[in-house]
Amino acid sequence: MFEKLREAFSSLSKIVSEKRLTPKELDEALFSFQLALLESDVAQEVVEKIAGGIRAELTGLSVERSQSTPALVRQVLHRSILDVFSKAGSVDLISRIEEKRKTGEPFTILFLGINGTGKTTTVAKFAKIIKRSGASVVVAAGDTHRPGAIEQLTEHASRVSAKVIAQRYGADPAAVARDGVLYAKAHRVDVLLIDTAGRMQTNQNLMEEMSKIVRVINPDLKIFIGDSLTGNDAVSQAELFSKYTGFDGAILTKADADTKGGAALSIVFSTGKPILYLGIGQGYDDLAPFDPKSFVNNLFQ
Ligand SMILES: Nc1nc2c(ncn2[C@@H]2O[C@H](COP(=O)(O)OP(=O)(O)OP(=O)(O)O)[C@@H](O)[C@H]2O)c(=O)[nH]1
Ligand SMILES: [Mg+2]
Repeated sequence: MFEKLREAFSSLSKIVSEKRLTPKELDEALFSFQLALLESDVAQEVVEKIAGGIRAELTGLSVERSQSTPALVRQVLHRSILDVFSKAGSVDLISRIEEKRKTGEPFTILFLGINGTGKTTTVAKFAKIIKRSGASVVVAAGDTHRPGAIEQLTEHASRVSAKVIAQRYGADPAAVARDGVLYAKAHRVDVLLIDTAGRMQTNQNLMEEMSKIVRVINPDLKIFIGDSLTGNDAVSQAELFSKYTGFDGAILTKADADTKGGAALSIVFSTGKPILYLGIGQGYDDLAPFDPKSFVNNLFQ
C-alpha cells in the first residue's frame, strides 16, 4: 500500500540527511522529489504546496546551517508534513455518537462522493462498526437514481443485520433521508446512515440535489468517500464536494489496491479535512481507522 509515495519521501529524506547540501543540490533534490510525487499521483497544486513548504522550512534552517545537522533537516521535513495532518484534526466518531444519544436524537451521517467509489459498501462497513460499539443503526436508501441501487444497499444491509428505510426509484433523496430521521427518532435508533447516488462533481444539478439533502436534514457528519485509485482527480472531487456541501472528513477506499498513495496527501492538503478511515478490501471488516502519525512515519521509513 502506498509504496510509491513512501519511496518519494524516503529518498528525499535520505538525501537531505546524509550530508549538508549546497542550495543547488537542494534544488535538484527537491526537483526529483516533485517528479516522484507526481508519479505517485499527488495533484500538481499539492506537489507545489508541499515542495514550497519544505523549501521555506529548509531555507529558514540554513540561517544556522553551521549548527544544523542532517538529522535536524530530516526532522523538519517530517514535521512539516505531519503538521498538515494535525491541523486537519480528527473526529472521534464513537464519542460523538454517545454525546448525541443523550439528546434522544439520532446521530446522522451522510455519505457522498462520485460514482463507484465505495459509498454503499462503506455504509455497510460502518453499520457493522457502529453495532459493534453497542449503538443501534438504521440505513436510508438515498440513491434513488441508479437502477438496482436500493436492492444492492438492502442486500449489504441485511448481511450486517441493519434495517433499510427506502422509497421508490425517482423519489427525492432528501425526503428519503427525512423519512430515515423520522424513523430513527420514533424507534429510538442511535445512528442513521444515509447512502446517496454517485454524482460527478461537475454535474451541477446533482450537486445541488446533494446540497438540498444537507439543508433538509443537517447531518451531524458528512463523509466524503474518495477512491484511492482516482489519484489526481481526487483534489477536484474533494474541492467541489467541499464547495457544495462541505464535509467533515474523508474515507479513502480501495487503499488495498493502491500502490501510489497520492490521493491521501492530495485530499488533506487541498481541503484541510482529516481522513477518518481507509477502505482496505471488499469485506465488511475491511475498514481501518486512519492514523496520521503512523501514515507519516511510514513515509519516512
Ligand atoms: N478492493 C476494494 N474494493 C472496494 C473497497 N470499497 C469498495 N470496493 C468495491 O468497489 C466497488 C463499488 O462499490 P460500491 O459500494 O457499490 O460503490 P458506490 O460508491 O456505492 O457506487 P455507486 O452507487 O454506483 O456510485 C464494489 O465492487 C466494492 O466491493 C475497498 O476498500 N477495497
Ligand atoms: Mg452506491
